[in-house]
Amino acid sequence: MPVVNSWNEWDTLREVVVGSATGACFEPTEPGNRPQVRGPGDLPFPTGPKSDEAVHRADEQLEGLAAVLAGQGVTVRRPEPYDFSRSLRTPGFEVENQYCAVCPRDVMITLGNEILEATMSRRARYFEYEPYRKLVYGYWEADQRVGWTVAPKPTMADSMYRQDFWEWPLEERHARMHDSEFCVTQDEVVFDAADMSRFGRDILVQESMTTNRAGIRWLKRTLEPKGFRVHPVHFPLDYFPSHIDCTFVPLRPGLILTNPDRPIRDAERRMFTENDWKLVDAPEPVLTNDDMPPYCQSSKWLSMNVLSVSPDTVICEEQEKPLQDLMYSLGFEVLTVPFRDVFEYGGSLHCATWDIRRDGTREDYFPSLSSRPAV
Ligand code: ABU
Repeated sequence: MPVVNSWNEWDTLREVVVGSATGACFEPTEPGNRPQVRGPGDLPFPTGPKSDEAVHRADEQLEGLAAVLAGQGVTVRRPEPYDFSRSLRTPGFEVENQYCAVCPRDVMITLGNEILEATMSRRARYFEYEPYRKLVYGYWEADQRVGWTVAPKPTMADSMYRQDFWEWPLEERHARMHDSEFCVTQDEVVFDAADMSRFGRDILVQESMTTNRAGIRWLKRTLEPKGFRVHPVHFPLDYFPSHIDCTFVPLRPGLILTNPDRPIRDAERRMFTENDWKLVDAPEPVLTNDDMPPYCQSSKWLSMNVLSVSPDTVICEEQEKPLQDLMYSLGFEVLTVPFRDVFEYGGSLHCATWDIRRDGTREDYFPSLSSRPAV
């Protein structure tokens, strides 16, 4: 098997990268992001490095995840240290500090035997591929079957963003949501890797605040000649969509964990129902949106951001008992780790990992689409 080989989200995991909070900073306010402190009052969002204590707590939980994976026989790699406190100045923008290497899934994706680096959508994440470059070179040098594609970097200049997006009143947001218009315009190719979900030959891409239609067109033109089929997907009740892995989470062939607050567009559901996939709603998370950590910008649905170790074993957050019960009832073996101290870095177990190698090959899980031409 090539050293890089992963075609879907569930086959048996052999090698994975687990993120690191070391050097992490608060995400800065910028045209593509308006972080807010949760809770009462209107406190300014902090800037600069996270506290040593917050980093230590998150790193302990990330190391706990790495240990559980190693216990399952998975080879675990970690990002290189990187100084995120450095400001950036490019021809298109300036930003006071960068973010973190907690969520490799947002930046990097393995598509079969190829590694793809996303464009990213936010300034503070422009260079977020760097902590993974040494690993990428290692895989690329080790095996000539390994492909490596870097998506075009957008300018991230003011013109790339709709600055008024954040002030749209709810009615306008509702109307524009159905047109899939968000804070990023359609003028440049923009996508985060975490808006993609892999089903063998078929790749879903969520149109979102972090992935635009130009990004999806670029993915189609790049991947479809290689034999993939790329499907844009939409979840019109999610007013601030960003990353698909708290919304639509495949667990094994024929089974998807879905978010009851964010149903998929009717026309897009058909591809699954016509091919005998079962969509099962996640239970209400234990943490409400109000209970999420004050600096966390993600939703309570981090509960469903699970990591599959194999088609019958899944890792869940330790306190999410209702979700664990659902997994048991669906026939999974459930491993648990504490992970809430990682939430303020934008993700849970799926976000904080990037799979390099899983068993299996490219399969067609949607035979009813096979009559369609691939390009
Ligand atoms: N980075 C994943 C966050 C998605 C969500 O808040 O639902």
